[in-house]
Amino acid sequence: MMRTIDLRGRALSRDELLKLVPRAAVSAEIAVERVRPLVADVAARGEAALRDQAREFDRVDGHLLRVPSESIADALRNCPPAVEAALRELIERLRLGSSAQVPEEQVTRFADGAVIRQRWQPVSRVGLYAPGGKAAYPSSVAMNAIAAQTAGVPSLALASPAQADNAGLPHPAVLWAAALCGIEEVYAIGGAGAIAAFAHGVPAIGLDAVDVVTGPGNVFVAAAKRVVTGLVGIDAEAGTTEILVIADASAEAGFVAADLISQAEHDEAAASVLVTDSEELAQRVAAEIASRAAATRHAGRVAEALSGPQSGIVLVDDLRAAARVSNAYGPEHLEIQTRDDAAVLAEITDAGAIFVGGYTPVSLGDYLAGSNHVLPTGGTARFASGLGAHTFLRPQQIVSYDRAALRDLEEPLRALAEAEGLPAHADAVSARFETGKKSS
Ligand code: HSO
Ligand code: ZN
Repeated sequence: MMRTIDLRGRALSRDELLKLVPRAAVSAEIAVERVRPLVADVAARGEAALRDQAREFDRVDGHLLRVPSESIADALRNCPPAVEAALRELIERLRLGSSAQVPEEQVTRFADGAVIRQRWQPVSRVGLYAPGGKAAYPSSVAMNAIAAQTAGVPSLALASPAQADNAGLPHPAVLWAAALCGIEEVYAIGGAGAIAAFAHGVPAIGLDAVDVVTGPGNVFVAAAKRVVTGLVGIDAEAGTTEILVIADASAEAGFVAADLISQAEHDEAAASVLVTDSEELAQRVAAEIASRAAATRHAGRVAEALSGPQSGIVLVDDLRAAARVSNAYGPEHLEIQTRDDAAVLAEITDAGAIFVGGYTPVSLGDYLAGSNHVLPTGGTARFASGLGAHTFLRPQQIVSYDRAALRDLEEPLRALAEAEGLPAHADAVSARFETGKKSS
């Protein structure tokens, strides 16, 4: 089912490696032109535009755009108890895992009276988007919401499309997560319109503009986020999911196969890649996939994803070479299942999240590990991180010098200001030491 790419005995550059393991290219660029008028309409006409868009795209009319708090509480009453308990566990672990992403304040003292304080300031208000329909994942709502809450964001709003089959309310699973995360401000607004509403605000329904918009969505949601960027901050664009497993002969082939299949379940375009120095393991994994993939519920989707050009089994000379392949690819999820995982990990530089050892499958991270599952895809792990508390924090430097400390720097500062042809900069310092002024 999976193709084999044999790189043994070959020294390849990063670009050459990437051509051998191509990725699914999804671009929001074409959709941008389609959503631009939708965003502009919400900015201009507010609620009326949102209602027009709900009729056209969600086939819902006359519903409440602001979800009443009773509806959120009611939805939770219908949540299966085992699911509720699991979501509570997820949220608790995520709160703990996310708090490690809030840096400690630091003070740098250059001299007595010359101090910079480095603080991490949360943004004031965040808009979270959650898709409806099949992709209404309560886990993803929690991943976004808990990260923002842990950062200390004081105001949080959630939007998700009105569902015609849920009396114009968002998908029940989205409401479960909202209730359990303690999100009280929820809107039944979908797609590009929701992103526009967050960015511009909708006074008629009491929706204030936000500072940051996050959350997954289809290509139109991604495009709308591009359109409002600059007016607000956004998280990264969500691409199709990817898993890359580095394994050697010591790995359990059934575990590796199950993990490759698990992420392929998301999408026909999902990428599952095994990189190994053991031809024998590669054969065992291929055999395990052959028997497991057919038996899984989304067998068709899985087969398409695994047999696509974006997936494959890559044979390399040794685990150092495996790490090089992985770094070039920059996978959203990297698993390491080898005799010496720590040694492999030490070679890894580029990955969204790293899952170490045979008992740490990616699906654990998708739900309950306490790590965040919103991760960089499409090779963006080379320069971006996953979503976390830090997404909602801005480092701010608070600078405080006293008279003597400033005086010490008057001369070198004047030298720099003169060199840049900006003498008023130096004068602003000297003004403080002119005669007649308080002197030391
Ligand atoms: N693996 C997905 C997240 C997810 N899995 C949500 C299940 N539900 C992208 O990291
Ligand atoms: Zn998943």
